[in-house]
Amino acid sequence: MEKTPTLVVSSPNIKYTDEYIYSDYEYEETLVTRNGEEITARPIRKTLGIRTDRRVGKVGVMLVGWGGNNGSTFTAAVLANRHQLSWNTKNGKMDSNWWGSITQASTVRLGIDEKGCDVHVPMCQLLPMVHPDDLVIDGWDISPMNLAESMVRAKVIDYDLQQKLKKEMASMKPRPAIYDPDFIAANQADRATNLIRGTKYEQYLQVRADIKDFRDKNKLDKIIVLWTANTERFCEVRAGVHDTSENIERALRDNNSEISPSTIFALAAIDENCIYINGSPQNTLVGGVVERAEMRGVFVAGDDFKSGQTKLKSVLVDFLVSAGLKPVSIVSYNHLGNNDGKNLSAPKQFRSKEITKSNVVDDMVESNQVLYKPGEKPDHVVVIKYVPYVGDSKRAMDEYTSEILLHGTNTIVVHNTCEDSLLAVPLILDLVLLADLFSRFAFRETDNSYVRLHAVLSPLAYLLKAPLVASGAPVVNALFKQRANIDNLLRAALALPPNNNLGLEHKVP
Ligand code: NAI
Ligand code: DG6
Repeated sequence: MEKTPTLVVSSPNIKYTDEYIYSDYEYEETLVTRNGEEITARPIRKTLGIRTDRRVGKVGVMLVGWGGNNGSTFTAAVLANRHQLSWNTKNGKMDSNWWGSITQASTVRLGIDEKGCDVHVPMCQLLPMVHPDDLVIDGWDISPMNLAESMVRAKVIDYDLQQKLKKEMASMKPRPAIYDPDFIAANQADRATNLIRGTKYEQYLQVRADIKDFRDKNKLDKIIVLWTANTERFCEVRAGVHDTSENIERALRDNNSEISPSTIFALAAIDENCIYINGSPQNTLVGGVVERAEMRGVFVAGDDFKSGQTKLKSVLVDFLVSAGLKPVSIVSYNHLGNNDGKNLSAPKQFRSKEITKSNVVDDMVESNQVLYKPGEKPDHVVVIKYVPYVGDSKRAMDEYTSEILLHGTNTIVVHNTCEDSLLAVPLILDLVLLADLFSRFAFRETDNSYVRLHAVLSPLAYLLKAPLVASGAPVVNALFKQRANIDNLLRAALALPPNNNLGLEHKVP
């Protein structure tokens, strides 16, 4: 892919130096107060300085679960794009692309031209971002297969492209990983032969050593560790174990059975100053892990990639509720036949996924007190079945029933073929690139010193089913609100106002 030039903003509110972009930004909100029946809305405004570090540096990604369908497909996609590969299929010659990635394949409305027409630019052109071709990839897996073998096992990449990638991917071998049969399904045991042995603390030390090794060998400036390994059962969050950084450290050293492999990876990553992203549903990022991240000045994000069925749900329910229609029943069935589906066929692992898939409409429902009484929610059921034959080609069938005018009903039925890894991999790329960019942002009010974003990177919510937010902050699931949040954050860093969609140029004579 051609490397895109970075955009330049011309404004008295922006200053470019070799190292930073400084933006003077007017943040505007509306403060609402209630006094009995009376509601008062008051515009408020805050002047902020936003600083973006322009030094992208050399960035590495370490995938936990590198040899899985997502891990091998991500690696194949990076290499295919880097080498600009083309391959033959029964439908003709295909070229590499990054479709499905908002940073690479979507645009942001920048403004209007002299004729008042909208001008859009690729998101990756707004601010300095890592180019996907420049990512260095490494990772861990409990399965010993090299990445070429994993790609074949996954059955995701077209055969001809596999042939072109095989040689390079055969040289990539996942590092041994942490296996605890208490956390993933028993049906995964036969692939678990590439293991870090020892106590939980020894495993943590080994993961840290792996990260150091990767950093040193590749002379990396930054490493992002991302969990795309099997879904674990939730750990039982216990006071005195998971609640503080100090307690979790003690529990780790005591080999406490409720410290999950993913939590060990997260702690090791944070202690190595690496951003940690959880692409699966389990509760890796317990209070003590978040506290550790805050103390170390490191970022974390999660949980669970939002790729197909849930992405559509977070659009559809937002549309229904904002149209004044009342969803009363949402039934989401899906079946898939990849190893993720096999793992999720076990009750405890299914339960983790059921939780992240079920809480995704709450904010939309709560936003409309005309339709819903306090605490009222639609019936919402999630079913997942393992059907090996369909492989990675997940089928999702949803029924949305809404009450409409004078208590009539409207039922929408959707059949969605969610090509699991081909939808998830662009999200992995965006999570890495945007997490890196957000880690280079800093904010200040008046002359105070700059502070970075909160350790929990909630602006990544667009990409995640159950967005983790700072304690006490509201969770936003509605997809276009999440997208507007990213766009407007990038615009703010460029001293540009949020897109307001007023278009008054065309409406006022
Ligand atoms: P997969 O089963 O093909 O890959 C997971 C890999 O993790 C396997 O190679 C397995 O050997 C490895 N693994 C298991 N435990 C490990 C550990 N403790 N350390 C290191 N490696 C370990 O699954 P897939 O399809 O790649 O999905 C990965 C994860 O992403 C799953 O948890 C899935 O629920 C989640 N996810 C996937 C989405 C998608 O659309 N593909 C969307 C949302 C989440
Ligand atoms: C079955 O639901 C398997 C899951 O891992 C999903 O494929 C994954 O979570 C994506 O879910 P969604 O709802 O975003 O399509």
